[in-house]
Amino acid sequence: MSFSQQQLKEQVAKAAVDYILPLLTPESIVGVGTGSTADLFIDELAKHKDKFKATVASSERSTQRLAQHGISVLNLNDVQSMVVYVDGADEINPLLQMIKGGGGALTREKIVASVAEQFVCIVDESKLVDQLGAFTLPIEVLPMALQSVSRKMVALGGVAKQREGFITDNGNPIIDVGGFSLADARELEGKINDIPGVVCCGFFALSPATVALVSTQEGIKILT
Ligand code: ABF
Repeated sequence: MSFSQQQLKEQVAKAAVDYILPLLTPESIVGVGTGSTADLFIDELAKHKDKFKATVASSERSTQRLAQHGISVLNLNDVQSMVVYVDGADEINPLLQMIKGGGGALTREKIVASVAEQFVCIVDESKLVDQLGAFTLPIEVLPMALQSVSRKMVALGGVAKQREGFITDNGNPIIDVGGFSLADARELEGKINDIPGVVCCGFFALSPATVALVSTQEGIKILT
């Protein structure tokens, strides 16, 4: 019998809580990601809500779920340090570089992750890739820059498409860009970051995860 993707996500969510528990003190702030795997992590974290002080969430969706569990959610501006950030990914490579943003929360995810001492990425094995790029790269842009950024992405060799009917928590549209396949996305991430009008791109390569917990049919694998 093999585990379903849902069961693999449940297992990695539980493994993430086991992984971070030794890091937590009653003063700790935990950064919380967004997505179906992060949702399951929130549900597991709720069983230990007496072991840390509060959380910072990377989306309205996660804020609501944390609040439903009675977990305190702070504004990032009121937080000076964060012991760990836990989040899923759309793709992760052996360098622990990721594509994120399929759920549209990439900008807040990158900001919250940047404050944390460690980024713990939690994925099922379908997200593990040799090269990033089969998943289209999400880019959040300011509305007035939709066309100008799209043209720049085409010039870089991509195929750009606005995500229909979608606006981020920050009030901006997203462009999904296909056509990139990269062993190491750092250079391209830097180039995209420099394009005027780009709020955030979904490559997390300049600052990859610290550790990845990967849920497989054979159990949880820890990649560092
Ligand atoms: C977030 O959730 C994202 O950046 C990524 O888009 C997504 C992964 O979703 P799921 O856990 O639902 O597969 O972390």
